[in-house]
Amino acid sequence: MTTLKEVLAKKIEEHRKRTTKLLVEHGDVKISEVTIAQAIGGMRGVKSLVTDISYLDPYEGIRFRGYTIQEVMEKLPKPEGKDYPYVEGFLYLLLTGDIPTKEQALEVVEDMRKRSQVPQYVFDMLRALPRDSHPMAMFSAAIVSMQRESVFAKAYSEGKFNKYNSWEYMYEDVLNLLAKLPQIGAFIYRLKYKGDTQIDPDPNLDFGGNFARMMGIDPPYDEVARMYFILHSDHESGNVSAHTTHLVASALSDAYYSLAAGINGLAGPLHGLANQEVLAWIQKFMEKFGGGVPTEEQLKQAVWDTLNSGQVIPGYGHAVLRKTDPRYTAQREYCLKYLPDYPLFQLVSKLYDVVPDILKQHGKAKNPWPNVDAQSGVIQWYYGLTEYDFYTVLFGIGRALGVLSNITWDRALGYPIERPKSVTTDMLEEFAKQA
Ligand code: CMX
Repeated sequence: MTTLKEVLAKKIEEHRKRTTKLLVEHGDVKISEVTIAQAIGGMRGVKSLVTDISYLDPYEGIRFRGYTIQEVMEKLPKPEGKDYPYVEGFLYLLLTGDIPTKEQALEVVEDMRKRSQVPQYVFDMLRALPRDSHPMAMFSAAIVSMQRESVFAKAYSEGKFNKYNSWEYMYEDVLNLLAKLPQIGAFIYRLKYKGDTQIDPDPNLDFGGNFARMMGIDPPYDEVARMYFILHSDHESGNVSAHTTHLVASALSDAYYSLAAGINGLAGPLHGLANQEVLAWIQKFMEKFGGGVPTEEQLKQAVWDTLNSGQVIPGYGHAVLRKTDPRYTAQREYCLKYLPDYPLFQLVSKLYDVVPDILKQHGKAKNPWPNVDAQSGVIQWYYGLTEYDFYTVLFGIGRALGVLSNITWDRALGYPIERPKSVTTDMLEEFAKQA
């Protein structure tokens, strides 16, 4: 057994007692109430999910297992001579809550390398799809096509499965699936945009390094990959991709079904697809202004034009956050270090100067500040990844780390099938009369 699995098993054993005690001794304690506005309005702010993988404070932003983004980047072990940590070490943190040593992180690197071979039928299936399929549709199809590999589904059908050991089958699926995602992502990219010229993985490279290699993009793009996957991994449990993955897994669907469902949710323009929307929107400006950086007045006008035509400003606003997203800030710091003079970066910075005030005047968005998507496309564009349809696949590879850690714990703690109660509009009107 690897150190990761051993440590995880111990943590699960300890944690089960906490969950049982809460249920048995304090099950009736109220943590939230639901108003009519919340029932109609997407359950915003209703506390009804539990996860320890990450927590999103509206004013501070995300913490992974209690650590801020800066702490994660500082404390986790890194490949020799690199600034950003091993994604595999980060996975160790998400699953166990512990910062691994370099040896422990390298053990996960090696374990995932052994699990990384993508079945040939996945490539055949992707090649058979129409070439103009959206990369997210391809990514989701690739994931669900591997469902036949599920050891969880097999154990279930063979009757080996019980509520104490089910997490172990989930864990095996999770690691098997995660290990294959970099190659699947890179394969889709090179199939769609590079004439199906594929680059083999290098067994000596880590998750981020190998992804950069298979994409065919030189260093420091490996650093971008590590940073990007870590930043996009998790945003607590209520966002569409995390919640969908959890919901589907609650029916005892395996990791393949569950992640594919979450990825489908990530493909929506109000969620993960916003990073592609940001680039499309910015490119339109650049074209309109002859390729140069527009003046502040021109920018303000363009932002108002977007709002007046009834569209949202992509990359701004958030359902929970009420300040600038620290994931935006982390990417901005990367840009300031590696590409400070890049015109697209300067334009994104200028937008940061004008959009929040305009959104405040506009008076609708509860959060006028930028989110993760406002900045990420710029970095990709700088390294030659201009096919912005592909950006959400990058988000999806990262997001898989968080949501798959989460469903491993769902099984470990025996969370039941999710089934909230719905009411009718008549009933809401009756509640309103009685209030
Ligand atoms: N531009 C214009 N209007 C906006 C806005 C924006 N960026 N963000 C919110 N609003 C509007 C909403 O459309 C809503 O209008 P209506 O009342 O007419 O329906 C109103 O402000 C209130 O919305 P909210 O409570 O502030 O935001 P929600 O929780 O409903 O939605 C989000 C959150 C992210 C979908 C929304 O801010 C948005 O559409 N942003 C642009 C898309 C984007 O960047 N998405 C990426 C999110 C990041 C992630 O996936 O993690």
